Amino acid sequence: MSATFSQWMGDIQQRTESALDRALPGADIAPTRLHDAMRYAVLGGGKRVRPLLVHAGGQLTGAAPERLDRVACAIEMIHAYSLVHDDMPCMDDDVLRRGKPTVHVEYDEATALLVGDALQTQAFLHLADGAVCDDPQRQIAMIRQLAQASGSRGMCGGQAIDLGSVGQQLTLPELEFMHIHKTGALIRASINLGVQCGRSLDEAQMASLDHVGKVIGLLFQVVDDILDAEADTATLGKTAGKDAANDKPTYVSLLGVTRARELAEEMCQEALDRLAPFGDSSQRLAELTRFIIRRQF
Ligand code: GRG
Repeated sequence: MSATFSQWMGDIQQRTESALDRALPGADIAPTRLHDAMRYAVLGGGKRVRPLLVHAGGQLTGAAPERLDRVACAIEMIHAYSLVHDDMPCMDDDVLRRGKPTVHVEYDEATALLVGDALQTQAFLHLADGAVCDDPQRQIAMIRQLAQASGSRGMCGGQAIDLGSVGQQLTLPELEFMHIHKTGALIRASINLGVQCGRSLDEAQMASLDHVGKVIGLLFQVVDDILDAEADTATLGKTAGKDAANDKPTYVSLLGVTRARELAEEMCQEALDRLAPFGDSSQRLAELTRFIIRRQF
C-alpha cells in the first residue's frame, strides 16, 4: 500500500463521484426536472465520509473496489436523501447545504420531497441490481442491513427522537441513543457492508468491527457538535454547544467543550485499539478514524 492517506482519500472521493454520476439517471431523461434535482443533491459536494468508510471496511477483507463502489453509492444516496429532507422547512429549514442553495430553495418543496424519496429507492435498486458479493443470500442480508440502518429503527428513528428533543433536557445516555440511530446507524452500516464485500470473517471479528462502527459513528457526531459549537462561538457569539436554530441538546451543551473533546479522544482510542489485531488490513480505517477526530469541517 504505497499511496499516502490523503492520496487514497482523493482517489476514493474521485471514483465515488464517477460511480455516482453513472448510478444516477441522466438529467436528459424524463422526468428531467426531478432527475436534474437528484443529481444536484448528490453530485459535486460532500466529504464522502461514508464511501471512504465502505472502502476502508472493504480493505479489511480484500474486497474488490468495483463492488465497494456499488455499496458506497447506495449509502451515499441514502445520506443525500436524508440531508435533502432534513433541510426542508418542516425539519431544520436550512437554505444552504455544501455551499449552495438547498434543494427546496433551488427547485421547490415538492421536488425536494420527491428527490429524497427517489434517491432512497434508487439506493436500494442500485444495491440489488449488481453483484456486491458472490453469495446472493449475503447480498440480500446486506440490503436488509441498509434498510434497517435507514429506517425507523435506524436513521429515521433517530431523526424522530431528535425532532422530539427540541427544548428538552436529554441525559447523556438519551443523547447517545439518539445519535447511535440518527447519524451512527449509516456510518456503522458503511463499515459493516464494506467488510461484507470481501472474504468471510469469523463472528468475533465481525462483532468487533461492528463495535468499531458504532464508536466511529458516535465519534463523528461528538466532533460535529464541537465544530458547530466552535463556529457558533467564533462567528455569532452564541452560547457554545446549543444548536443555534433549534435549541437542540448536543454533546457540548451537556458536557462542555473540554469534556466533549476528551470523550472524542477516548472514542478514537477505543476504535484504534479494536482495530490493532487486524494489522495492516485495518490501516485505512485507522487513518480514517484519526481523520474524523482531526477534521475541521
Ligand atoms: C430526514 C430521514 C431524515 C434523516 C435526517 C442524518 C440526518 C438525519 C440529518 C443530518 C443532520 C445533521 C447535519 C447531522 C449532523 C451530522 C451529519 C450527519 C452531518 C452531515 O454529514 P456529513 O458531514 O456531510 O458527512 P457531507 O456534506 O460531507 O456529506
